[in-house]
Amino acid sequence: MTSFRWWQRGTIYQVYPRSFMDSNGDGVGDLPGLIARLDYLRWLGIDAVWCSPIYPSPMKDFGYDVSDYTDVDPLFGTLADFDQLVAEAHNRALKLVLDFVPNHTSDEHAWFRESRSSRDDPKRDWYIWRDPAPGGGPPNNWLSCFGGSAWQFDERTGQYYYHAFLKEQPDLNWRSPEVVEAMLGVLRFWLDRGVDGFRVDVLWHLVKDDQFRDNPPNPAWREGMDPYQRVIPLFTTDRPEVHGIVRRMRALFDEYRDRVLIGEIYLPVERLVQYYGPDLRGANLPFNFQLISARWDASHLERLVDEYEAALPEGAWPNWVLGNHDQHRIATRVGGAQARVAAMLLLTLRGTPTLYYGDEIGMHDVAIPPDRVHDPFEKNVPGRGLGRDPERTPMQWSARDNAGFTAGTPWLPIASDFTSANVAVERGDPRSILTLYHQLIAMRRGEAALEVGRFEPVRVEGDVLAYVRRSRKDESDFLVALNLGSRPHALRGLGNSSRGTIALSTHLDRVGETVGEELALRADEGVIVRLAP
Ligand code: ISL
Repeated sequence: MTSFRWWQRGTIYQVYPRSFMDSNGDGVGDLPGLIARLDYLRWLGIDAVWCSPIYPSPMKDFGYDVSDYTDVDPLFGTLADFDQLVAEAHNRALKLVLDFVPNHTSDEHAWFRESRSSRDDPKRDWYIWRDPAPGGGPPNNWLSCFGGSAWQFDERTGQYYYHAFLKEQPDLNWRSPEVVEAMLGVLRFWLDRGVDGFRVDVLWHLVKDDQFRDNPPNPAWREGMDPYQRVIPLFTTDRPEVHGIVRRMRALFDEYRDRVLIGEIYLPVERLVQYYGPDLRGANLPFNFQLISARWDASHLERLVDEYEAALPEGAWPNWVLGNHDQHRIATRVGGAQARVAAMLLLTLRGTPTLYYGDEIGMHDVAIPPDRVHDPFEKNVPGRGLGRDPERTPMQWSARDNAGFTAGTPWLPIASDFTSANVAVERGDPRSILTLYHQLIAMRRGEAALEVGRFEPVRVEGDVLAYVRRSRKDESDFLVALNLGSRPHALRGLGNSSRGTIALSTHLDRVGETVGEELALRADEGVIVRLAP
């Protein structure tokens, strides 16, 4: 048991710092605010906080456009606040994971200012510059994830630079050894300050084709779809050379004790698992986003779990993510009743769970009036539901003004149901989704089978997904049965795989109820059964 690392046993909680807690009334969350809420996170029972970017930034992409990698944006606080955050987190046995944004800088970063100053500048090749196509226009058909061409013409030097995201986010050239060294230096800076690991932004984007070949058209693309998907990003993402870079990052992490390297990677499972690296010398946790795109259907989920388990290389540790700051919230995707079932799924699957702030209180997407849209994705490609503001609204702490998030005007609107859906109210409610999360996390921590045990699919019966988590030793084993449908269903004939007592229900009742050969599930109910020895 002791051979498992904290990032294998523990639960990761993502904080989007702009929206977590504002301490100074400017309407934007900050580091002192986060520090003030660490006791809540400790109570919740999570093990690690992953904090989205806090670095100086013009905030064109809300911190994912970094203009200085080794400082804190004044909006969020100071380096001294950051050091205090590390200390206060560690005092509470919480790990702190930062966001590393290596694919691109802000166009206001000193490196890019230099690079764009002249074709002969020593930092010219720190970014990706190309001549116009022979007849004029962009060098090839590469597209930006946020709409339009990925190439931006720069008048001064008569060349285009590549940006996978906004034109204010020029891509670094990771084929330059100097870039690699500079960026590893950035990681060292924070690791030396006590950071317990990094979530690496768009890890699969880092290297682009050295021949700049056109991406092939996507035959599945239809009018009205995300314009980025018009072509298949064959030559712009997931290039074989990226793995050498992941390996370099990991080697650096391994110079320190017990740090975690998490990769943000949106790829089909067989490509995703390559990021564990040969001999597992790559990312510790290539984020597994399958639950985010999944159809909420028992047989579909069963297949997806099976495929993932089967694809994992020997010794690779699995992980599951239910939501993040780029995706519609789980409660909006599957509805409030199923959000509880989703919580039970996330916290009972084999592998490290990552949860997104506010999902534990059942936060849903908030409709953003046109005049309050902030997200550049929504501004560039409006009206298609691609904007990310709805899932980034302020955390709901209490029924007080602005949900206790700020004494000023919040940067995004607050959900209208905040007077009932908030931490203060739900902590006192024995049937709330927050209570469910609290109990799920506590139960997982206390039970070897749930934390690190084997996963055995049982079978799908109608809308019910069921599996057993088995410990290696003589600790308890558990049956997890999740009714993904809105009709009651009785599972029968599981034999010894259902005999036991109910340890937890998503409805937060029935605890201690005896289960024999039949397990009756109500609509939208998930249960965990402690199996009889
Ligand atoms: O936009 C997408 C595809 O069209 C997404 O899959 C995108 O690649 C993914 O959301 C990447 O997200 C990360 O990098 C972005 C930033 O805006 C996001 O917030 C961040 O999570 C650029 O840094």
